[in-house]
Amino acid sequence: MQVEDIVMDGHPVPVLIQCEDTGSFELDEEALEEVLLNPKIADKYVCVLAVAGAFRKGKSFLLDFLLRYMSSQQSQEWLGDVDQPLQGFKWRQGSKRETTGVLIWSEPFLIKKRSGEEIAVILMDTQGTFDIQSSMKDSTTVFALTTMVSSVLVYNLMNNIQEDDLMNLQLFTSYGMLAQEDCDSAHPFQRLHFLVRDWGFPYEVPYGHQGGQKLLDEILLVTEKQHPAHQEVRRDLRKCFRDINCYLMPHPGFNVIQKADFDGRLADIEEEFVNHLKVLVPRLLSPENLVKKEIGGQPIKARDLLKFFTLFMEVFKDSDLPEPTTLVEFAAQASSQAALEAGKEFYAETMEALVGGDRPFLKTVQMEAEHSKAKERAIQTYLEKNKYGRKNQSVVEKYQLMLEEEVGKMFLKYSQQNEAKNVFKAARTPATLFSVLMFFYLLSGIFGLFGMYSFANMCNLGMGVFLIMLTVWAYVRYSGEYRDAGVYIDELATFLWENVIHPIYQTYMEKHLKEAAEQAAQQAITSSLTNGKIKSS
Ligand SMILES: Nc1nc2c(ncn2[C@@H]2O[C@H](COP(=O)(O)OP(=O)(O)OP(=O)(O)O)[C@@H](O)[C@H]2O)c(=O)[nH]1
Ligand SMILES: [Mg+2]
Repeated sequence: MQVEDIVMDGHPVPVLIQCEDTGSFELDEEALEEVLLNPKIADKYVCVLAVAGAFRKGKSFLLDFLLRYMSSQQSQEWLGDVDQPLQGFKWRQGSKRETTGVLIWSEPFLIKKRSGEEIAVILMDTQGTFDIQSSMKDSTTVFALTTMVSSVLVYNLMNNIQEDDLMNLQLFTSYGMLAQEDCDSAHPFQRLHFLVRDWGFPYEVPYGHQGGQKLLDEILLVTEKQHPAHQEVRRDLRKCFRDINCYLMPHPGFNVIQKADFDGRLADIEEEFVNHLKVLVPRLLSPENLVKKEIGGQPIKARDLLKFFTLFMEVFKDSDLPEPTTLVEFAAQASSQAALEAGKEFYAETMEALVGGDRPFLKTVQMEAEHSKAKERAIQTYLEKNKYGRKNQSVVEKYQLMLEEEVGKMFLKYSQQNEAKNVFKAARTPATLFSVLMFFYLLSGIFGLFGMYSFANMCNLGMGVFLIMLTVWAYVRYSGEYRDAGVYIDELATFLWENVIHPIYQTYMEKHLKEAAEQAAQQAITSSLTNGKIKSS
């Protein structure tokens, strides 16, 4: 059977860019917005899979196979034709670094979990650590950002897992560790996946996932004999990540590293490597292994991830590495932001069920009562979900105020939506115009009866004006044209209603209701008196 080339949509989008003059990293918020606010995914939970590690170790190369798998819609034949060059995130031969900053793929992939829920998968390529051009701060910024925003962190290593690899990881994840201090139970990060390329000792531990797990268990084992610092690294990593996996990959063959015109085609790669790709790639991306990005124990949506990126970069924008206190505050801010979104969502869901969409009109007083209840519970939700924030009261309070403000704005929107459903309010303008028109008509008749024709004519003129207004209003409502004229007429009608018709109507009604009540009371007294007489006689 002829296997076809896999066609890929999209391109890599640089989101973290290093400024050539100052050397500092800048976030390209617009580019990030374009991907994360894409209506297809903005309100979906996200899984961010990032590959990070030392430079020139085949990170982008691997990511392109992940891309190919996603683009083929996880088909059995996802590897495509053996002569198809490998494309996607830019990778290349040679000793000089290729990837700089952080890039994400422009087309997010939507994957359906077994539960039916759809998750947006974002693939992320990163600048390698410790290349000769980068400072320690550069490597820390890129790696820390990657750790913070990803839910599956693939830590790409060569030959083996060494102590310094663990130490570096500990340094880069120290932000998460600091945040962890304020948290009761949850791990700050979700999944860490050690990926050992060119595993050197298959005769001791076999390639693949099981071999990887065996190696990992040995390496992460804490023993009394270890130096205290080494014990701590291991404990920290276990505390930091909810789950840790490992995969041992074979060497891809000498064509891959020595052939000058190697373009990534499968035909040039060792069969054993390709066979392991067939296991590793679907394993990393199978629906049950897609881990949602969480902040403070709360899964977050694509649009929240955008805010998280911005918040993080704010901490790093100074020339020195941030102080630990700043980091604790950052964690509190990030957690408060996620909890704020949860509170907003709770409020929106409650109000939507009450007055949203085609729900009927709700009495204004009742709506206000429901709003107060929903607002209180939204704040409760916010406080409950704000696990990391708890020790930083000022941040918690600041974000609570922001939530209250947002809720206030949403209430205004729901109120307008609800008022628009009030048929009586909608009928107010024609009713007012018609009443005034009838008033002029009656007045003109009376003046005509007494021969006061000039007054009668003036009333007829008024009647004509209001008749035209009524016709124009009806036309505007029907056609949707000249809406400004419609607004003026509505305003005039509201003015007449509030200042003339409603007061008259109220006095008249109140007077009559009072009279009717007095009459009823009188009748009741008389009848009880008569009944009393009958009884006593
Ligand atoms: N030894 C070895 N080389 C590999 C492997 N996979 C890819 N390569 C080669 O490694 C070289 C660099 O690949 P890239 O994907 O550009 O590496 P990178 O880690 O993204 O590099 P930077 O972006 O510079 O950090 C290429 O020549 C690849 O062919 C592997 O598993 N083992
Ligand atoms: Mg690269």
